[in-house]
Formats: sequence, C-alpha cells, structure tokens
Amino acid sequence: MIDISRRNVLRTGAAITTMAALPRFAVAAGDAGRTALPIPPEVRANAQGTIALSARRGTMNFQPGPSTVTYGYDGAFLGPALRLRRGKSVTIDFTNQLTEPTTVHWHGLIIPGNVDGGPHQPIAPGGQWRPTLSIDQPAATLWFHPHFYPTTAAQVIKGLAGLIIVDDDDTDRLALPSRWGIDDIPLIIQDRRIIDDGQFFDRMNIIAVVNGYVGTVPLVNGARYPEARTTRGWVRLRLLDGSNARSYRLKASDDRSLFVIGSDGGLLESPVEVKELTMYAGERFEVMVDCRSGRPFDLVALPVGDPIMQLPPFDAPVPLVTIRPEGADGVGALPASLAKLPPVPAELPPISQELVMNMFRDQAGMMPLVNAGLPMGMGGGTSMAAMPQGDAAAMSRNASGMAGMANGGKIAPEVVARVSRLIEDEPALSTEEQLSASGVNGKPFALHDPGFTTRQGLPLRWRISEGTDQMLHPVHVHGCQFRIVSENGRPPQAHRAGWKDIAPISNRGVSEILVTFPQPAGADAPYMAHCHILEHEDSGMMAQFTVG
Ligand SMILES: [Cu+2]
Repeated sequence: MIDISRRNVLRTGAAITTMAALPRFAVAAGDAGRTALPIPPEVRANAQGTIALSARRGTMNFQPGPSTVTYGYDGAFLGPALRLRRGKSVTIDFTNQLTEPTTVHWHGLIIPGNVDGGPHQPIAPGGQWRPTLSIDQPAATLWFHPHFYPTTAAQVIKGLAGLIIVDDDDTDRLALPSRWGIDDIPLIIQDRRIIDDGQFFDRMNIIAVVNGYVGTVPLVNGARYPEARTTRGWVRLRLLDGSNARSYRLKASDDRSLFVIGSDGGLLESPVEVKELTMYAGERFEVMVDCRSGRPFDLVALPVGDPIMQLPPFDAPVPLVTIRPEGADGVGALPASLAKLPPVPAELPPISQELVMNMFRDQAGMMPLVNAGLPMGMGGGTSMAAMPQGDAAAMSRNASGMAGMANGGKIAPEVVARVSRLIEDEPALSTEEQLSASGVNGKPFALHDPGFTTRQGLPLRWRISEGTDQMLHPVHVHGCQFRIVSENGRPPQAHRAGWKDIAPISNRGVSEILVTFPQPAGADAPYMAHCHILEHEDSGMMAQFTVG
C-alpha cells in the first residue's frame, strides 16, 4: 500500500543531486553552431513620455519541423525591456492585436490598482489601454506579463512576458556593469513542452492544475542553450524565473561564486556570495560574476525536489546558457556596499492579514502520478527545508523510497513514459472544475468577490501559509515591495532579506512579511495576492484586496 500523504509524495529528491557529483561541463567550443543569446531590445519613453507596446501572434522555430505558434510583445516571443526611470512618468500605449482578451500587469511596480493591469482591467481583442505609470521606487529588475483570469498560464506559455528595468541615480553612481547585452545580461529562464505538431503543450488538466506546467525544453530568452559573449571582467546577470511553475537551483558549471546584488524589488545592502541560487516562479535576482579570467562557464540548473519536476532532462544538471567572456576588458567592479535599506524593526506590528493557500483537488492530481510509479519519499529540493541550510537534513531523510528509480537516482524510463502520458493526455478540466480547484482562505478566486481591505501607507505584518498543504507556492502580492521577516520561524537567507514581491512557502510553510502599500486600490481595480504558479492562479489560488 502506497502512503499517499503529501509529505511522502512531495518529498522527493534533493539528495539525488547532492549525492551525484556535479559533472564539470566541458563548455561547448566557441561558434560551432551555437545560438547567440537573444537580448531583448531596450525601449525608453519617447519625447512625449510614451512607450507603444502591442501583444501579437507570431511563429518561432525551436526545433526542426513545424513552426511553433507563439505570442509576443512587439515581436514573435517574449518582449522588449522597458527602461523606466525613478521620478518620471510613462504612458504605455498598449494595443491588443490578439484574438482573445488579455491584460498587462506590471509585476513589481508600486502603482495604484487602476493601472496595475490585474484581472479587472481586461483589454478586448483589437482594444487599447493607456495607463500612465509614475515611477517612484528603487532601481530593480521587474517584469510584465498577462493577468487575465483564467488564461494567464496559457498566454504566458505562448510567450507573453517582458522585462521592466527601473533605473535611479543612486544605482547609476555605483557604476555596476550596465552595458545592455555586453556586461549587463538579462536572462529570462523558462521551460516548455513541445508536442508532436511542434506546438507548445498547453492543457489545464488535473495534472497541470495541481502540479503546474511541466516543461521538457529549457529556454533562455526564448533560445535553447544559447551563448552570451560578454566582456572580460565583472558581468551582471539579471535573472528572471519566468516559468509558469518550475523552480531552478542555479549554479556555475565551474563552481565559481555567484554574488547576489539584488532581489525582486532592488539592490541588497551588500553582495551575498552563494555557490547555488534557488529561484521560484516569478522571482528575480541580480547576480555579479567574476569573468576577469576570460574563462567561459555554463549557468546550470540542478534538479529540484518536486518529483514531477525531475522528469528528464531536469533529472540531471541542465546547462541553460554559456557565458563566454572574451570581449574587451570590462569596466564594472563589485562594490562592497550597494544600497541603504530601511531596517526591519525589532518590534513588528501585529499580524493584520492571513493568507492561506488551498488546494482542493491535490489528491486527484497526485494519485495518477503515484499509480504511474513516480518515486516518492525523499527529501525535497525546492522545499524551504532543502534551501541550502537544509541540505544535510534533506540528505539524511533520503534513505528510502527508491521505488521507481532506475540506476543513478534517475526516474525509471517506463515511469517517465507513463507520467509524461498523463501530463499530455489527461483531458482538460471543465471550466467549473478548473475554477474551483484551488483557493485562498478557503475559497476560489471570484472576480466579483469583495475581497479584503487593507490600510494605505502603514507598515503591516502579513502571514502567508498553506495550512496542511505541502506543495510549493511562490506567493506574489501586488502594489508593494515587502521584506520577508521570517520563513518557518527563521530569518530569511541574506540574499532573500531585501526587497521582495514573492514569498515562497512549501511543506506546510509559513512566511511572515512586513509590507507597506503606498498607493490606493479601489473596489473597481483591486490588487491581487496569489500563487505565481500560474496553473494555481488560474484555478483560483488568488485573492483580491483594496487599499485605502
Ligand atoms: Cu501555488
């Protein structure tokens, strides 16, 4: 009898990778057919303070054979990098050239609800939207993407996502590497599953709604294992986990240090040196890498704990992108201190809001995987417990539960085949089933639910948890940048202690945040608080709230 408790089902894996030695990748030799890393074009406001932007349909060729039908902003896939400056306003002149409604959410911008681009601001096919955004927050790497309910997941899969780079004077003075695409390199990391006819797999069946999108093809800026030629010096990587659901444990193939300089909402106080960087869906980190030697390396994704996310090729370290620093000498340096962040007070306000993530159909989504033989009972790699300080514990938990595993800690090929068939062949849920599968505080999202209200301009303490659920939920809150004050009762890791707009929880986790909402959001255009696993969001794991 298989124990189908969530604990056993979900705790698969980190130790698989911890035990296996990380291969030293022989970075592919120069040229030899490598795709150059696509660099999203920078777009700045024109003399009238306007940026024109459109969502449109296109095609891409990710592999030989039929082209893939895609969506993009101003192009076939993904979009430009909007460069916005603190203290300035910009009007986005947006046109929806798609044949379906969409919205454009400015993820991480601190702006009023009526320009936030949430589900209450749909843009009809052929329609336009002209929000004016007043930028008043520190320099940061943000992004924009659709937020139409309930098709956000599908629209992001097709390719709708772009970067927002906020610049400010303080950060300019630091003289960080800032030559776009030369020593300041944006990396949008995503995964896709391409099916027989060359199209992106995209179906909201019970497996997707519970487990999130499971891709087989890693893409960086829309390219497979591309190569970036950079200067020889310090190189700045602006990382976005733009995947629908997948987490990444990033590492340099030659074990060189990653110096984290910024998180979701801006720079840290000082660089934090790590050997491995875990990112959850929707999160951003800025990282500096010492490339003064000129030696190339790969940014590699190590396997994560969620068993279904260990299907090949993600059952082994996957090289995502090659950084080849063979250009001219760089100009940047790694500053000792970066930004002044307000201290988190020792005395916190009382908890004013609880957000509990709910999954109502998790057993239905997990049982088929169990029956297909997906291995279980091992330590979880993306779980909070298996963040770096927990790896030893994850390893020690990992002695059993090897059923379904082939030699070398990999999932047996027949199990991979069965689970892959489930992922692709399970029929789509009815709309009603989809919209009632997940929730926040006991109920699924509903557009006309009044939601809750919160105070403007005051520091608040919120508690984000998942009750008895154990699945990973990277929870995003609109209208703010917050500080994580504790994760499961412990302080966050140093590189997660700065400005954040996503707080991940898993394994019955609890995250407390200190948050201020500087801008208003009314009942006609409330802010959202939701899981950034887009299949969870689109199945109801979202709540709305007003600020005033
Ligand atoms: Cu979730």
